[in-house]
Amino acid sequence: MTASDDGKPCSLTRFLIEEQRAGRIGPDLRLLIEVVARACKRISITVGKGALGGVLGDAGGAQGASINIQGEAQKKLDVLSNEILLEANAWGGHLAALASEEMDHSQPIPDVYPRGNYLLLFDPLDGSSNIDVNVSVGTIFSVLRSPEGVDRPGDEHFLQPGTAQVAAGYCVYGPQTTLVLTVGHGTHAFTLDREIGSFTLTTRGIRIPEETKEFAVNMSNQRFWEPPMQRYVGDLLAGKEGPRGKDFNMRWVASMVADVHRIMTRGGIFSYPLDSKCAPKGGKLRLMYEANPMAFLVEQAGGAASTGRQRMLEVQPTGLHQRVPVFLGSKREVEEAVRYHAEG
Ligand code: P6P
Repeated sequence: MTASDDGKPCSLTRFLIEEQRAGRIGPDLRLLIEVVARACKRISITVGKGALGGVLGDAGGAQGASINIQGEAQKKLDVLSNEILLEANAWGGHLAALASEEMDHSQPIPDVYPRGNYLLLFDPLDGSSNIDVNVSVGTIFSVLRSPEGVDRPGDEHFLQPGTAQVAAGYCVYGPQTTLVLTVGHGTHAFTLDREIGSFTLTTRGIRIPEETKEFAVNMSNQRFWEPPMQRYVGDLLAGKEGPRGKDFNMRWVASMVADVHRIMTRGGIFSYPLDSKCAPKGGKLRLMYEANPMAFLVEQAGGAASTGRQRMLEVQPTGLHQRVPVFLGSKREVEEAVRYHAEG
């Protein structure tokens, strides 16, 4: 655990007050992060009930599964988590509008409540296909400034590059519930102390090792990859006898939050590249509320994030649910993957 200057445990609240006192965040952003963290605690409890809470399985009813804009069957917990985040953020006056993986369009804060200066985007429960098999899942969020003079922001006002983010984070619901957060001054981890219901700072200033021997990719897509990706992974698999001169290990949880958290903890490279199946849609993972927040967190932790051909945070968005190819993690390894793509 990372204590405060007085040697006492540092709660998320205390951390945010100290960030505000240092002039790195304002009171509304502090409130926003506290509200999202509280919503994540509720999601953690709901997810943790599993079958006992009647929350497993697909959403929808007699009329069949409900399908979101992604064309994916929604899980009950996708819908519940989305509702928890919407309800928590409606009345505080810190947000102008919010957008979710589970909603076709963004939503301005209702007229009955005051509106603030921030836009919040989130994937309320990423990796939800893993819920029914009790594998770690998580919430991912990204915070942008609402454009000056816009009273009721619409989808177009969210289309800002990742460099415009003022905060980003994820909460992984695994053996521990851990919130990983950046406000642009490093990436920090807070573990939920369930006995007192408080997130406590456990790692201040995460540093991702620049080199790695571990890669994360869904190998079942190998035959659909572009040539540079075929060559890149082929050389990883060739190990010591191959051009990389070292053996690599592979992990794939199929829950981005869990895979990224492993990389935050011990390094590695995560990739969901273009393949001939997802290329028509631009990729598999979503830019605005998956790739960009993770890229901000990873870069702030000394790592790198790319589409394979461009720094992730510099992609100019063209749609709220836009998809992109993703390479992120240990800086040197991401640079290596980008080099293979540059060679064509
Ligand atoms: P695949 C989960 O559905 C997700 O969006 C990410 O969390 C995860 O990395 C990826 O999709 C898994 O995709 O094709 O391996 O099931």
